[in-house]
Amino acid sequence: MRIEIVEGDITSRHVDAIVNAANSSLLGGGGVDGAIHRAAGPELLEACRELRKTELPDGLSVGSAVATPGFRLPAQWVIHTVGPNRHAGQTDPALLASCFRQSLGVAKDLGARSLAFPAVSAGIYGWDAGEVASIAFDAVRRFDAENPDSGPELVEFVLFGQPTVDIFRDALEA
Ligand code: AR6
Repeated sequence: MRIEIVEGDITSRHVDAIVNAANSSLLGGGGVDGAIHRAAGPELLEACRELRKTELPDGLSVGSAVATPGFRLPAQWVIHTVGPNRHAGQTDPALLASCFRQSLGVAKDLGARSLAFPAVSAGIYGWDAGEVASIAFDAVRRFDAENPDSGPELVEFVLFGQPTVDIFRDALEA
């Protein structure tokens, strides 16, 4: 598995799947969630509403992941995950590790060979970007070790701004 760090807008990535830093309602929000819904078009909200009507009546729990089509995005799928919200007292790193692990598991089940993550929980949910980076790289490497012949061969981290890119690069080299 290759891990790459990219500066830019995750909605423009030509990968098999992109991960959305959603909230439990799955019905949209600000940050990367808002950008993904705008770029994917209204069909994405419809697909999320359908999930709420069927398999997820109580919403998606923190640390879990679920897929929808990508609709108007270059990516074929969106994998929605819900990071822990530090402002709501969700400070357990295992919850954030679970977001990365479960998203990789969903990608594997879809047969996605390339996957792009944003810095889940490092925005509105208030986590330190360096902590997110080290939890993310650890989770990705563990997943790769446990799934040597399957799962994505390319995992990108697509980040807004050079400061966050530098933080992720330092964590990757650590
Ligand atoms: N491409 C890549 N990264 C982005 C983009 C983009 N288009 N837009 C923002 N980021 P956030 P969270 C970065 O707040 O902390 C929503 O309302 C951003 O700079 O999007 O998990 C949801 O509905 C930051 O580094 O996600 C939830 O309610 C990172 O993505 C809540 O926010 C994550 O920031 C989730 O908060």
